[in-house]
Amino acid sequence: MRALVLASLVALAGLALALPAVAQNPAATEAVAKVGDLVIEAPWARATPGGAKVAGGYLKITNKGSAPDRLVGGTLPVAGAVEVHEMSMANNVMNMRRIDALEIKPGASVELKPGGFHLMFMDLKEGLKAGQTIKGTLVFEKAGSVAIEYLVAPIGAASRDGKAPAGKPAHSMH
Ligand SMILES: [Cu+2]
Repeated sequence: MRALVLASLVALAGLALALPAVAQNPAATEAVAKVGDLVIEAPWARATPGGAKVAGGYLKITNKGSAPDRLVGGTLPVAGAVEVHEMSMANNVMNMRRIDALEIKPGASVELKPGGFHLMFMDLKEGLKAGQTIKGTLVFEKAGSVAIEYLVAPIGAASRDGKAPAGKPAHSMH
């Protein structure tokens, strides 16, 4: 009986998420958005230290369609602009630059995460506080605009559930 109930719950909750992923990261179930053939999972942002004017946003995009699409930007009410950034290591120095678009190939997933591709919230009008949720949008070249909700993780968090990176200093901004 118990197994049957559990199976029903899994069937209800598990449209796209496999059970192991849910077990590892319960927060992931709270935020899945879809637009066209794209699935956006687990958007999160980092809380900002006092007075900071920029913050990083992270999420995973999967393209279930048969044609590529490109993330070109987004909106966030508390930010003057949302840019797509790429971070890379050159000569032991982390650099980041704005890119016009981030391609998501058909059948592929792209993860925006600390140390790699990310969204950059520019000209913040107010700070982001850990535990907050913030509504915004993403804009794709073909699929168009989609509403998403970011969970704000603590300052310097390395992931949506707020865990710090092992043995590495956190980059407070990105
Ligand atoms: Cu950046």
